[in-house]
Amino acid sequence: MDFSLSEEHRFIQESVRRFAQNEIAPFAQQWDEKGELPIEILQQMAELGLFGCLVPEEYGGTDYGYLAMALITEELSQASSSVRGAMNMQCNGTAFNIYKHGTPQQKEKYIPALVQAEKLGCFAITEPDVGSDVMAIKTKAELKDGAYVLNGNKTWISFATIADVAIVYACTDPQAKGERLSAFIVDLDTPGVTTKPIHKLGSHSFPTGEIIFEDVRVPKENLLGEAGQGASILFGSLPVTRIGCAAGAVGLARACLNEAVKYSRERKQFGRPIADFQMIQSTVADMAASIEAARLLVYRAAWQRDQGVTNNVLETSYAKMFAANVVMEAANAALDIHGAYGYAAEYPVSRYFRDAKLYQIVEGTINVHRLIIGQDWLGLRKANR
Ligand code: GRA
Repeated sequence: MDFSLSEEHRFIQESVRRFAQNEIAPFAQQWDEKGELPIEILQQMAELGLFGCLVPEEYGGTDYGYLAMALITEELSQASSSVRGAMNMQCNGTAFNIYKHGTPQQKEKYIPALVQAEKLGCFAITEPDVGSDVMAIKTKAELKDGAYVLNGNKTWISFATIADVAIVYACTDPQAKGERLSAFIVDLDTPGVTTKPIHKLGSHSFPTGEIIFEDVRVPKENLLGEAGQGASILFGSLPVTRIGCAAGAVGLARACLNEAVKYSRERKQFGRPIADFQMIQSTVADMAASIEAARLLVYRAAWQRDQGVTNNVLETSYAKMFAANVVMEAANAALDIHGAYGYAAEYPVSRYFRDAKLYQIVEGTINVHRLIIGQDWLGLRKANR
């Protein structure tokens, strides 16, 4: 067992920390207020090779691996939880999947463009009536005259309103069980595609929206993998975007802790800094220890994948569930420590608090992860298949 990061990992961590603290953190509050995600910041991330960390050089990637992806995401999220979402959109849920399942033509057409942020990506799973129960996806894809015709509505899709390309999961065989779904690479400028923004509690500089497909003709060549392989592609990639989310939760939790520490040292009550009071020390200790534990779970899940253990659904669920709860508790504690100032819009902790809730909802709610873990322990369904 070795808990130390390699020289390469430390280098990646330190460079992304510098970049995120200099180029993202100072502007995160203002981007949040305006609800904007400047394309320039995504281009800078692309130049640093961050979006290519799970694809090899031949497609413009850096192939840094999963632990590197987690380290990068954590650093980005400490600066802005919204901006870290781009890792899932450009890399983990799109380029990675196309690399894993795509034809040589699909790889050449889409991966370098996603990695370089020339095209913005997204993946579309959720629907108005389909959240946790993904196998019930209703969006239909019917093969007609050499093209798949897509009809249906996707909602809560990150990057929906700015993306050029989406991996869309749709039903190709309503009668089938495990083979009901297929995955498609859809250019979002295809006639029949419309998008609408959704206004949210937090993550304001991470656009989210609906995508509506009305008789959208997707060329047969844009089927990802085989027809009927959608569930296996989806469940094969969810662990990666989940590690991305869990790392994001750790980064945001760290931002909460840093602000709590800073404020506790500055704020004076009863004639001394509130850091002198044991209740503050106790809160900070709980935050620090639980963030450390969450980080170790995230690193372990990412490291396992780097070792070739890619069916680690159970360990990924431990990390995602735990980190999502830790960030919510950390945001709550940071707000408590700030008192009324924590409730003020101009203090970053109120943004952290709004952003933190996301992690208990996306990429499998905390209850989805509880059921994956609980059913595994109770012998009802094995998580690592
Ligand atoms: O065995 P079979 O033939 O019956 O079929 C199963 C198998 O083929 C089928 O899926 C396949 N499969 C797998 N293939 C490869 C299942 N697991 C794997 C695997 N690990 N690898 C169905 O499997 P099942 O077990 O019968 O599925 P289920 O019972 O329907 O699963 C329930 C469950 C709740 C676990 C699942 O539906 C689930 O995980 N739901 C959560 C949905 C979710 O995570 N949505 C995420 C939305 S995207 C998002 O949030 C974006 C956030 C962006 C950001 O902030 O970064």
